[in-house]
This record gives sequence, C-alpha cells and structure tokens, in this order.
Amino acid sequence: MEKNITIMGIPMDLGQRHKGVDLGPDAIRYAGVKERLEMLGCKVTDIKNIPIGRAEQLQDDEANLRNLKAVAKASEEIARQADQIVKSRSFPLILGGDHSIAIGSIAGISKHYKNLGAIWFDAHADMNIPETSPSGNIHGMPLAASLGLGHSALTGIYGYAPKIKPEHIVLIGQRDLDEGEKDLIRKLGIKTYTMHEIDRFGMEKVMCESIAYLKDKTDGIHLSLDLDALDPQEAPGVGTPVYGGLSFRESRFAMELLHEADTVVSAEFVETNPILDHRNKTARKAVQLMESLFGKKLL
Ligand code: 6HN
Ligand code: MN
Ligand code: MN
Ligand code: MN
Repeated sequence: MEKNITIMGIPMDLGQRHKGVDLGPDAIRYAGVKERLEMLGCKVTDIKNIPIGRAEQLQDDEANLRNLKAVAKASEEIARQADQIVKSRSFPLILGGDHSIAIGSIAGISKHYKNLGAIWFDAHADMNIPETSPSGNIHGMPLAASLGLGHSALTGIYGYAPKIKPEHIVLIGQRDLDEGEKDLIRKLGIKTYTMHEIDRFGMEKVMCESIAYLKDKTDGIHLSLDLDALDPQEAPGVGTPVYGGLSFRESRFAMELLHEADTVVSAEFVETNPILDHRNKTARKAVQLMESLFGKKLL
C-alpha cells in the first residue's frame, strides 16, 4: 500500500435529495482523518474541497436524471483532479459527498490502468439507468455509468467509455436492489456478495474470494465504500439507510484484509451526512475504516 496519500474532498449533494451530505468531507476531517493517517506513518496532503456547481433548478432535470448537467460538469472536474493525483504517484483518498462522485473519480483513475478492478461496499448496487431508476437520483447510477450504461452525458465523462469491465467488479453488502439492477447483475454476471452470502460464509471467506477473483486479472483495485453498507445502528449518518447491514467490526476486518492484500490503489468513502448523524459517529467510523485500510494494527 502506498504511503503517500492525497485527500480530496467532494462536497457533492446533487446526486440525491438530502441536504447535508455536502458536509461529509468536513465531518471526516473533523474526525481527524489526516492526523490519524499520519500517526500510521503516512505522508498526507489535503488538497481541500473541489467546488461543486449548483443545479440550475428546473431546466437542469432531464428525463429521470435529477441535476444531470451539474453532476456531469462536476464529474469532469473530479476526473481531472483524480487523474492528477494518480499522475503525482500519490494514493487518491476521496471523501464524499454522495456516491455520484464515483463517476468522476473512476473516470480519472481508470485512465492509468489497463484493467482497473473495483470493490463496491454498499447496501445498494448503484447500477440503475434512467429507465430502471425508481428515484431519478444519480447516486444510484455511478456503477452503471462506469460500465458504459445509461445516459451518454454520464457514460462519456472524461472522453472515454467504458471505464471498467463487469468481470473486474465485486459487490459486497447489498440488501436493497431494484429489479432492473438484479437483472443487470445477472445478465453481466457481476460477482456479488449480498448480506446473505456474508452471513452464510463470513467476511473472511468473502474477502479472500473477492481478492483472489480480482488479483490476477486487474492491475489495481479501486475501493468504493458507501457508509450505508454498515448497519444504520452503527452508521446512522446516511441518506438511504437499510437495516440488516455490516457490523462495524465486519467492515473493519474487511479493510484489514484489503491492507494485507496490498492491492488497493485508490479509495472513496461516500454518503456520510453529518446532519443525519449522531455526534459524528458515522464520520468517525469512516476514519477508523481508513486507518485499517492503511495498516493500523490492533496490537
Ligand atoms: N447510494 N437504488 C436506489 C435508487 O434510487 O436508485 C437507492 C440508491 C442509493 C444510492 O446509496 O449511493
Ligand atoms: Mn448505498
Ligand atoms: Mn452507493
Ligand atoms: Mn436519498
């Protein structure tokens, strides 16, 4: 695991309807992310928050794609910044913001890899397209967009598509999939460990299989971690909570195993919403997960 880390905050809230997720990056900073990673021996640079434009109300809504133009514009800038961080040989640690930011981050990062892998911790699959989305919220679409599916304004970000192949993706922690997403997961054969498989096999087997599945065919893994993968009792500060999620310990163990595997090249921690949180506990858990990802030992 690289020890040169660049933190980039993305105060994005245009991919969904809740106020407050734009404060996620600052909540995670307040929880001490930079200091704690430095205590592990990492060299950490914080390039602060990338400005996110405003939605131009009404005119900005295309068919079932809320704030499409503003999200697409922000995604180009996110891609450019993520690209720069990888170019500078630093590890991009991206703080959201809602999950629509993954469209831009993966666009900027994947350019540097022949076969970027992705591990997607989430209660959801984020594989909707406008035709299947029950909400029109773009934060439910970033993985589909990265696969080249959906509106061209999202799939074509940073001038190329697709960004990632279905066989290079692993989904972990799902328990709220829309019908269209289920069809797509089956059709594309995407490796998926829902909460059912996690309960059945345990996190150790799930992570070892996931890492083995991706290790030889990819040249780096992007970690996309939606805090709603955790159970809302542990991480209540999210806009789309779903009961029956990962325990804190399970999610932290997953990060410890990813550290051991030494194959994650970039990461984003998204959907932290301090307005919906209790005493910043979701942001504090996010920071503890990052500590484990970067090698914190319990002894
Ligand atoms: N997230 N599948 C639902 C939708 O509206 O498309 C929920 C998406 C949630 C997205 O949590 O990043
Ligand atoms: Mn989610
Ligand atoms: Mn998500
Ligand atoms: Mn929502």
